[in-house]
Amino acid sequence: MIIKKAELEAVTAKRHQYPEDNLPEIAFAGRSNVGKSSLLNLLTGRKKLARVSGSPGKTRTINFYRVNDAFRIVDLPGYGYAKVSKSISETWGDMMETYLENRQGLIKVVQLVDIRHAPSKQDVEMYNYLRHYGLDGIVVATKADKVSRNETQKCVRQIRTTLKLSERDVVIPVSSLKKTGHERLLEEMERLLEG
Ligand SMILES: Nc1nc2c(ncn2[C@@H]2O[C@H](COP(=O)(O)OP(=O)(O)O)[C@@H](O)[C@H]2O)c(=O)[nH]1
Ligand SMILES: [Mg+2]
Repeated sequence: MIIKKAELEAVTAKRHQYPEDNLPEIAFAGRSNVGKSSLLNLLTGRKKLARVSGSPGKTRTINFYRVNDAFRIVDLPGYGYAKVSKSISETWGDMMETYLENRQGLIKVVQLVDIRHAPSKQDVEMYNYLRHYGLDGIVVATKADKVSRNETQKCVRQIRTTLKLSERDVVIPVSSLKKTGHERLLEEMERLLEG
């Protein structure tokens, strides 16, 4: 799949402000700082489409990117940033639930985890949540440049075990820094969109 056009269509925490047509959507979830914005920029070939931040935890909205006028990539708010207050994390939960439960066009949520570490408790919770909604099955292991080729397989196995993935679930190591792995992810996305 070639992404020719990508534009930010909506930034919102409120359901009534979601884009209204029923374009298919593929959403991306992961803890703050996992590399979600960097990945979206790599996928779309637009360096500054999504804001990359050195300080985690800023995004408190759902960001809708319209791609090729054919589907959307949806940037879900990051979780797991230690400094958020209880009330903010409740808002996060409400936002996620509202989106995941009601969104007609949503076909899949790609779960991002940092390749270097075993998925955290919150990563596991998030993935189980996706499983509950039947939106699981694709995991991206980010920052693949941080581990050697040798270690990559070991890390992927650890991710598979910790998230209790099945054989047909895919784990795709990606480096936004080195620009590797994204083509395989785009292929998976294309497959999903073709249904
Ligand atoms: N080494 C490396 N660093 C990355 C990669 N992707 C993101 N980062 C860094 O991780 C930090 C968080 O990235 P960002 O894309 O804003 O993460 P987000 O909070 O999940 O959207 C930034 O400092 C990025 O430069 C990657 O593939 N490799
Ligand atoms: Mg981000």
